[in-house]
Amino acid sequence: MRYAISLGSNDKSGEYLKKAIDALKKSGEIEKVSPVYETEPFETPCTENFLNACIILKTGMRPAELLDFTQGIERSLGRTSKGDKACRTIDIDILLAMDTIFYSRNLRIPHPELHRRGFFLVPLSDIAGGWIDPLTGKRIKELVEDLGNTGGIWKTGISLE
Ligand code: PH2
Ligand code: MG
Ligand code: MG
Repeated sequence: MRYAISLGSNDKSGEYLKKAIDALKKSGEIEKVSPVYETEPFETPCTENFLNACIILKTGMRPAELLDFTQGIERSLGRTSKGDKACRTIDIDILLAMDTIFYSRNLRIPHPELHRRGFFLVPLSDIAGGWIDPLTGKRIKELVEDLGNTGGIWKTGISLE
């Protein structure tokens, strides 16, 4: 299965994004890594800018297994108070699993906010602009065009590869 995954951090060095990618490599193959963007906080009480990036991961893990795995990585990288929207060292969110629609108590794929969040869609469009969101039937690059004002999103020079 191929997954599109978002990485977010309020640490501006990019070190936590790199550590998260190294840890995710243990679950399969990282096929693509987007540029890193600095983004303004969007619908969150955290007032610091974020770094955001996306990757494509190829793995045999099923959605629930992958969620367990990513939550373990978040804990090991010092993420506290899981599930709230405070500033954080690392947030790993599963955005898409090809054309699969998956609903459980603690995981929904596609991510329910995918179509609204520039900090998801702009980096994802760089590596998977042609992927189709199975809920709207639209390509990622079309969802980017449809975005309203989601705050500032700037490409940084940080490389994760
Ligand atoms: N994550 C959120 C809420 N708001 N804003 C930005 N810019 N980047 C994020 O990663 C982010 C956010 C919830 O996880
Ligand atoms: Mg999140
Ligand atoms: Mg999260």
